[in-house]
Amino acid sequence: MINDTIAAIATAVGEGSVAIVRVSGPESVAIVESIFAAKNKLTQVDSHTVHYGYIVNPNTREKMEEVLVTVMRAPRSFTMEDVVEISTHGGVIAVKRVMDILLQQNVRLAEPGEFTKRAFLNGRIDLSQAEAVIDLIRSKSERAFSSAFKQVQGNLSKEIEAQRYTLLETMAHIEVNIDYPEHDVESLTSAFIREKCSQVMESIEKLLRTANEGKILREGIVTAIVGRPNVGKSSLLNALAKESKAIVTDIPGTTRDVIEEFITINGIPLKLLDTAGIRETADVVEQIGVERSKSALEDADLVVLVLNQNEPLHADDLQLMEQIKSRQVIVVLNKMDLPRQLELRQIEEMFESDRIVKMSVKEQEGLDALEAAIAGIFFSGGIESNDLTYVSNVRHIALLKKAIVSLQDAIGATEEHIPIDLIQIDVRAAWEQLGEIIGDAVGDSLIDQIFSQFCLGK
Ligand SMILES: Nc1nc2c(ncn2[C@@H]2O[C@H](COP(=O)(O)OP(=O)(O)OP(=O)(O)O)[C@@H](O)[C@H]2O)c(=O)[nH]1
Ligand SMILES: [Mg+2]
Repeated sequence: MINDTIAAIATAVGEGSVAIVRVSGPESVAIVESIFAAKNKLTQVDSHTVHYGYIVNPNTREKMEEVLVTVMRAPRSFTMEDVVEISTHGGVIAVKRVMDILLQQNVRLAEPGEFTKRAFLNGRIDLSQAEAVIDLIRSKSERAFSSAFKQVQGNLSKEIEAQRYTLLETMAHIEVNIDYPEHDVESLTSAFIREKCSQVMESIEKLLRTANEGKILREGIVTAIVGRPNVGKSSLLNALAKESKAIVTDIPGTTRDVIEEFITINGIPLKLLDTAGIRETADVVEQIGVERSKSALEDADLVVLVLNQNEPLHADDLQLMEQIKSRQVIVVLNKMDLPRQLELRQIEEMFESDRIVKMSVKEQEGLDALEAAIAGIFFSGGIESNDLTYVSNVRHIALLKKAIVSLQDAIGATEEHIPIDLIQIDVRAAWEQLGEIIGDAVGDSLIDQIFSQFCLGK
């Protein structure tokens, strides 16, 4: 049972026109009433109404801040408790004044994510929906947002519930067979279990196929721009970012650090990394830069190798090409405005033609082709329809994989004529693993860990 009242600043800290302090819990209306001076008594107003007045010091009745107070009574609120939202002037001081007074009453400062946690514990949303709230807040592209938005609406939960229902049916069927063995022929039950488990497995596999795209939607495609010094890597980053973020000069070895920029291409989020040109160097600072380039290269989902086609292939180029050839690669042949000195044959042997893009970053030529090539790799059609349910959360992915193993075990067991009550154990395991996704029977420590990732006031 939750019986304390919590409060937190719900808006981002900084200058803005308004800021909101959110209060939730059984005493929230009465407590805010005790520090509020207005025409109406909050304890008597209708739910979902807004009231103008002042937050006052309850002892001296001194006016502290001019506010609008919104009352949302249980259960029609985000947390399903009585919620009061106090809109103050923006900036840091106004909200702090209101919070200070609140915390002198019988109110506790909320932990990060505690409002959402209450929404979960009170049954308004399930765990997968709650987790999607974080994704919603953190999303950096339209697509990531709409994917998270659908999950908050219960899209994934419904899919999981449906599969769990099928498993529950199967378990009931087996149970009857265990209790009244004379009513059934064992082979019939085995066939039934196999069919149902395969059906559920297929649906889970379909969900897992979206996992890669889901991860990309959430975190962005980590894209490392690599190549020898002076080929135009920083120029390319700037062109894609449409701002001059990285320093560009004609001096080889200009970039020393890894420079990050978040962009979207056709709604696909990309985390671009501009790196130091890779070469042997005696310069200590540049050496560190080259090391960083190499580790960025290791971690990237996509490698954009930039070559200067105004120069013949260099041994360093060949070495890089060899190193990345089994990865997702796009080769940019830059400086097309200058005469070609580069022999294409070796590159064409190593990389598919749709992975080779001719560009002149200086003349802003070929950017569209590069964007199309990137989009082509990660979204192999179909995504426009936007009706897929994406799984992007690592916890969910791990549980789905576990459930598949349990179902495989169950199916395998039916084929080996293992006693039916033992098969029941695997089916139940799959049912429980799916249940953990939506928060059925998960432990307190897991719940605490999940909600601690939230920001304060959410
Ligand atoms: N002609 C021509 N010059 C270009 C093009 N793209 C970049 N450059 C020039 O090439 C030089 C190097 O560009 P950068 O973007 O700094 O190259 P980089 O690969 O980041 O170099 P490092 O940071 O030293 O590794 C600059 O003088 C750019 O103006 C192009 O398409 N055509
Ligand atoms: Mg550079």
